[in-house]
Amino acid sequence: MPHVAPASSTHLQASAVPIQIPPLSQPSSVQLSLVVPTYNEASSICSLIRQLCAHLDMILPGAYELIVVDDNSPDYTAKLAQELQEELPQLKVICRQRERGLATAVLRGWQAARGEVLGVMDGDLQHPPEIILKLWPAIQEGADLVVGSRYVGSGGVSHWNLGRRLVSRGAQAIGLVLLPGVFRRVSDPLSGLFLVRRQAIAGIPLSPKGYKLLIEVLARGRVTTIAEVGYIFQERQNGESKIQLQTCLQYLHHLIHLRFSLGQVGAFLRFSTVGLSGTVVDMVLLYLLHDPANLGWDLITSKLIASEMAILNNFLWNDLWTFRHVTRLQPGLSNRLKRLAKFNMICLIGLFLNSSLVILLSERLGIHYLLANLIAIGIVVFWNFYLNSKLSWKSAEAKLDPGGDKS
Ligand SMILES: Nc1nc2c(ncn2[C@@H]2O[C@H](COP(=O)(O)OP(=O)(O)OP(=O)(O)O)[C@@H](O)[C@H]2O)c(=O)[nH]1
Ligand SMILES: [Mg+2]
Repeated sequence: MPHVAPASSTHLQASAVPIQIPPLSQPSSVQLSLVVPTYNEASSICSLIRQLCAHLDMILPGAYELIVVDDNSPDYTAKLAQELQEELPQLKVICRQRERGLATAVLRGWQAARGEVLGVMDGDLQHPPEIILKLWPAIQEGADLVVGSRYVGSGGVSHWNLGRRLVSRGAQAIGLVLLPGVFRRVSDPLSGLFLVRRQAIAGIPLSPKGYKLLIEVLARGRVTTIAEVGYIFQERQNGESKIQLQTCLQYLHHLIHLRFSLGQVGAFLRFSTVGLSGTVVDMVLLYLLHDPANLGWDLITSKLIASEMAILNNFLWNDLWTFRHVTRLQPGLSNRLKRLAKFNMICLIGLFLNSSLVILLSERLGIHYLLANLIAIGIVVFWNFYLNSKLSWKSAEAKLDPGGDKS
């Protein structure tokens, strides 16, 4: 058999990660672009493509594309898929020559996609092709992301032995410990079957390592509404699994990388910088209002006005900068006013806490009042940051169908 020629890939990025999915430059008639990553799936690829097209022709006639992304498989998977292209114009085949890896293959496919909704399904028929008939309606109902899950409703795994079940659950447990905010969002965060709206990930740098693209999408995407649909993960009928020890190590690497890049360290540093700017506002205003050389107002009135202006200053900067990753999910004036009310309340409690700590540390423990003030400020900054990130700038999440598909 002749060697498969690389599919046109001139507009794709080089192998450097992170990878970004572009927004659509012009309106497209393609609603769904479903990517099928393959490596040595010659025995199943044609059957899968035909089944998928038959189902999609029923629900999205003329409005979908299938994109097979193959990594130059020695069993000529890409060639077999390409042979179907004449008969199925909605089929694209991309053959990567120098890259390997499931998640990056999917991203390459999405980069070339024209659909408003992007999806992924395995090429070995372990994801039953007919499940697309249940995934698509969930998107139509408004979900940003719909996940095929082995752990909701009618979902399950077919004949996994105890070892495989333990490995899968163990991997999920490690994820829950390292990234609880990501792993708790869905019942099956390690699923390789999902659809996501392009707008939820367009322009966001994604750096998956290995297999698990969904956790990257959950962690970094603008995903607010999630639906889950149960499915049975089928036994592999042909071909071989590509999971190796290296895949497990890549998974751990991915989790640790996400843990650090999603950490609150950056937000805390921004919060502290904003806090410093607020101190300057407070001091300058107090001087202008209270000093006899200026307005000469009484101390309490001057201090109250100065503090409130500092709180407003801090709120605006935190809303526009420190927590911008949250505020962009909650636009509108009424949301902003709610955040302001919570922030104000937390800062006032912080002020009370600050004063109480200074009195406690200096008068009861005999610490110099300036040092006591410094310690109190340090403690209250953490307190303020923690409460504000949990209450004022809490990321809103709504599940479209928390129980999943019960059919
Ligand atoms: N393009 C590309 N596809 C890959 C690569 N590794 C795996 N795939 C495809 O990704 C899908 C899932 O890979 P599998 O090895 O079947 O992983 P799995 O289904 O979790 O594990 P098994 O149950 O053991 O099959 C299949 O369609 C593979 O052909 C890769 O390096 N490049
Ligand atoms: Mg498989």
